[in-house]
Amino acid sequence: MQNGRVLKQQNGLYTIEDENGISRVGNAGSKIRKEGYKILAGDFVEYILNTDNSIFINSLLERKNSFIRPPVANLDTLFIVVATDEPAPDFYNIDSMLSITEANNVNPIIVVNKIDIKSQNEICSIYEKCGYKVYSICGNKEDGIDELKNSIEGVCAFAGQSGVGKSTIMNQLFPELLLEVGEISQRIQRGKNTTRITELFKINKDTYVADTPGFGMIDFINFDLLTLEQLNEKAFPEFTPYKNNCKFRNCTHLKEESCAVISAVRENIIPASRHENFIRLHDELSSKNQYK
Ligand SMILES: Nc1nc2c(ncn2[C@@H]2O[C@H](COP(=O)(O)OP(=O)(O)OP(=O)(O)O)[C@@H](O)[C@H]2O)c(=O)[nH]1
Ligand SMILES: [Zn+2]
Repeated sequence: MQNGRVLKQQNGLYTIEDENGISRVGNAGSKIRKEGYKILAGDFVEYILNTDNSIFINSLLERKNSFIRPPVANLDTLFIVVATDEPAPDFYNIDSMLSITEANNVNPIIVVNKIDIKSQNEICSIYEKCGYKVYSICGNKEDGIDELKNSIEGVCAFAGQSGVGKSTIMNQLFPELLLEVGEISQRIQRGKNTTRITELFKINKDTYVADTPGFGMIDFINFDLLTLEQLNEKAFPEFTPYKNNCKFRNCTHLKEESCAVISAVRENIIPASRHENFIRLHDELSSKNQYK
């Protein structure tokens, strides 16, 4: 029995890379299908190598996380792309994505794009204050691209609103993917119902990029990518140093007068938009729990 990483799944056939970097195609046993697990790009599997060099997947190994859009497992880094303008940043969307990464053990990196049309200072200051890594770039020039490229590690994906420049940046970072990225943009334009296959492209040893940008956040709440408990305990890490100083041990940090988190917001140590979006996510997740 051998272990390998799934790079692609298409029509029930899986492309698996072994520990020496050799890729082979094969299928999965009925046991896995009966268990109802969908094997995703990024999954680690245990398989048998047949004499004809094809493979037969026996079991799916434990994953650290899995996502729906794009369908990938064991994601290490999510690049959250934000434009300074065109489209204007949607801070609720950014904070939702950041919360999901925190809840699912993914390292988030914020990429502020289109710095040629508007200053990046407001966005950078909000997220640097919270301790996040932020890169400012101009996607259609080479400025800042090298520094961003050096931060890429493990299994990565790109996310962000439509039009922020995800495909443009991926083309700059991985010119060798140009063709594939181009094809995907066309597939996106053809409509939402077209089946998209997510494939992990190998950039170098241990570094892969999911070729489908998007990481749609629209219905993340329906998929349990973030629970109320995770929101309170793992998301918004910049609240953590203040939480112990709240007057009440069971402080919700939503509106209590004696809340140390809220004091830090008033003193402009914690950005106000972050606290507003914490409340909004809290409300959304609480109302979801009521109907469960
Ligand atoms: N001014 C300016 N325009 C940019 C920059 N980066 C990308 N664009 C333009 O923004 C538009 C959208 O870029 P895309 O790369 O298609 O954006 P996307 O995020 O992949 O969009 P979707 O495929 O809809 O999700 C294109 O017209 C790009 O040329 C930039 O740094 N500055
Ligand atoms: Zn509090």
